[in-house]
Amino acid sequence: MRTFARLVGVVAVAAVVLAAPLAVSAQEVTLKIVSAFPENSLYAKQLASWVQRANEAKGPVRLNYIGGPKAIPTFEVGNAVRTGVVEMAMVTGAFYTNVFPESDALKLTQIPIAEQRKSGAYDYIQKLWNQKGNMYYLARILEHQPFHVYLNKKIDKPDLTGLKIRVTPVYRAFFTSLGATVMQTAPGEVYTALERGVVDGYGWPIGGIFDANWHERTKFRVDPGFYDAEVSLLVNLDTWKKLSSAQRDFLTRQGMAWEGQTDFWKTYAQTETKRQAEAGIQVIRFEGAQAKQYLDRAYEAGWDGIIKASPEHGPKMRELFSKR
Ligand code: 173
Repeated sequence: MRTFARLVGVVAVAAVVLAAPLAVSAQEVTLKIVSAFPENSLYAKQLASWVQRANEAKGPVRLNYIGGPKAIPTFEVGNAVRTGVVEMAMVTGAFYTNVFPESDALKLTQIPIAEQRKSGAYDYIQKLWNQKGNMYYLARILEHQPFHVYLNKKIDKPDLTGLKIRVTPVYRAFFTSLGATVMQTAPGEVYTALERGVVDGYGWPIGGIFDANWHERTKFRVDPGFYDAEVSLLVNLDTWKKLSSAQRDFLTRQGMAWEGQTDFWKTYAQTETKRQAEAGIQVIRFEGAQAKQYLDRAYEAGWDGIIKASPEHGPKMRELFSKR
């Protein structure tokens, strides 16, 4: 009996000793994260700082920032998150319509993310991203950034006939409805397309055209801006489910800390508008009824595109994302 008790004791001690390193590694996990935007973009620079801050907090999750599209090409990032090639990404919906087409609808939100979280919109997004993308939607880190069309040829009415414009899925339906010929490129290829004269212009938010010197190749910006640019943090859903509640809480807190700073982009829109003027970029401004028509058409074309691709979820998203 005594010998048996001792044996049990030895086994128990051995089990504790052997299990100890495993227990430690389960408490701390390292997740790889990539940016779908080039490393010289402000978005990616902010990601690098966010990763650094999160790691300095010494929580139960460590983040390993792998880099930008050189690691995973822009339009492959969604699939990389879906399959778990990387555990996390900073990406926009337009870059992973190849995973599920509803991803591109986030550009059409007319209510801020803080309100989406209360209104049921976020819950709808979360469920859809889980089901269709095998993704956990952690946080939206970009909003308050309308898109614009930037041009090298002058137009005097909302008509892009005869112009070749660089797009992503964000702009495709709208620009096509205005008569443009469109060509899709990742952000990393915009400068070369402009330099070679392959395109007469491009779509992009109000901020960021200086990050890769596109301003050198840009003569006009068309106002008003339309939609609201979205960039978000995604986590592979299998990874998310395997995390402990402490690890999830930590990631959630880090994500919310960044999401809580989206008012920054309002100021950034102002400084970038000024900077464009100083760089000599002229504004082609539609006003009054023409501006209203232009914006109505943007949303009509945008929602038409989404609803055609997803008759099931498009209409519901429209209801949840539109201003009441
Ligand atoms: O590449 C793009 O023009 C694009 O779709 C996008 C989306 C969000 C932010 C910036 C650009």
